[in-house]
Amino acid sequence: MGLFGLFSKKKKETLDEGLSKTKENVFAKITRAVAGKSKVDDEVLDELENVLVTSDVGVDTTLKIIKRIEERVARDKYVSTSELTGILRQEIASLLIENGSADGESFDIPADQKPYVIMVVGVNGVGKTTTIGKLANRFRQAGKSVVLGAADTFRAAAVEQLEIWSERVGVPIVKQQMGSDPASVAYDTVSSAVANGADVVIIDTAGRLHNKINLMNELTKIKRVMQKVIPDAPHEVLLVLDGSTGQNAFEQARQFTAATEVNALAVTKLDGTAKGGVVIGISDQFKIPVKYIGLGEGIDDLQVFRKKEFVDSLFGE
Ligand SMILES: Nc1nc2c(ncn2[C@@H]2O[C@H](COP(=O)(O)OP(=O)(O)OP(=O)(O)O)[C@@H](O)[C@H]2O)c(=O)[nH]1
Ligand SMILES: [Mg+2]
Repeated sequence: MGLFGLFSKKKKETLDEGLSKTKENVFAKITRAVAGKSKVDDEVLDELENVLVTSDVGVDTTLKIIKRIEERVARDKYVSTSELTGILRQEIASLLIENGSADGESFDIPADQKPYVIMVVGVNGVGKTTTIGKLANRFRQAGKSVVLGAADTFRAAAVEQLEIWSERVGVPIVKQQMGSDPASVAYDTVSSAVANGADVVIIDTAGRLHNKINLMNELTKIKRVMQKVIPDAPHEVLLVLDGSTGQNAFEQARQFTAATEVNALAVTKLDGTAKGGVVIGISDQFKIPVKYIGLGEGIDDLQVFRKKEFVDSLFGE
């Protein structure tokens, strides 16, 4: 096996491992749903609907999937229950691929936007700062120069936490003291990146403010101030969602995308939860692409979201 095969094998295992709780949960439920049945009939489809809804895929997406499987069963006349997971895998993958944007191919950034500015948003505790650390590491590994901006000035520990990541990854950080104006930190960060010819800027933001209106106003202000340096910044507004909260992650995606211009999603904490099905629903329901998935607390536990690979892993043997 060549080097490439070795790497892709390792990555695949990690995805399987990361999703193991969800996999076990989905399989146990499907096994129960088809117990004592040899063919896929209305009763099995009803059970399957239940399995998907209770696996956090979400009602709308579940109905689409069931409809596709119904059509398939009607077309093929006899579908045995042993074929069910294979069919699920195919139908879910094609639903996501037809409905949404293309997969992110790698941890790459457009060459014509330099520095490429990523602003990371999301409610508190979802994994923003951790995702920034992991992302910075990936970009660095890809040979890019990265600058982090500690624009979560709401609590002292937030700046320290980003600083630890900047040391771990070996990238510079721009910060001010706690309580300072986040927009001013973002301005300094972008200015420093331009002055130093950096490739990527990643701005951390607070998830918790006195209220939601304050938070949204602050994000708007951070954007506006960065635009004084780079008119089309931020190029990416990455909304981080905690996958382990299931339907709550959906709700946050709905609220944030309505209030601010998000153009990429990251779903974290898929390890250690049985609610990984939520990524399928989010990927189907939001026109905004799921770009990254978080599979652990470690520096390497971030992957580019690839639909087919994800569905194969979730419903694979
Ligand atoms: N298991 C697991 N834990 C994660 C993942 N991503 C983040 N975490 C953990 O979740 C906790 C919160 O992560 P943070 O990165 O601090 O979240 P945040 O959104 O920056 O939080 P605030 O700054 O409070 O808004 C930390 O303990 C992280 O280690 C993940 O993919 N898997
Ligand atoms: Mg944070």
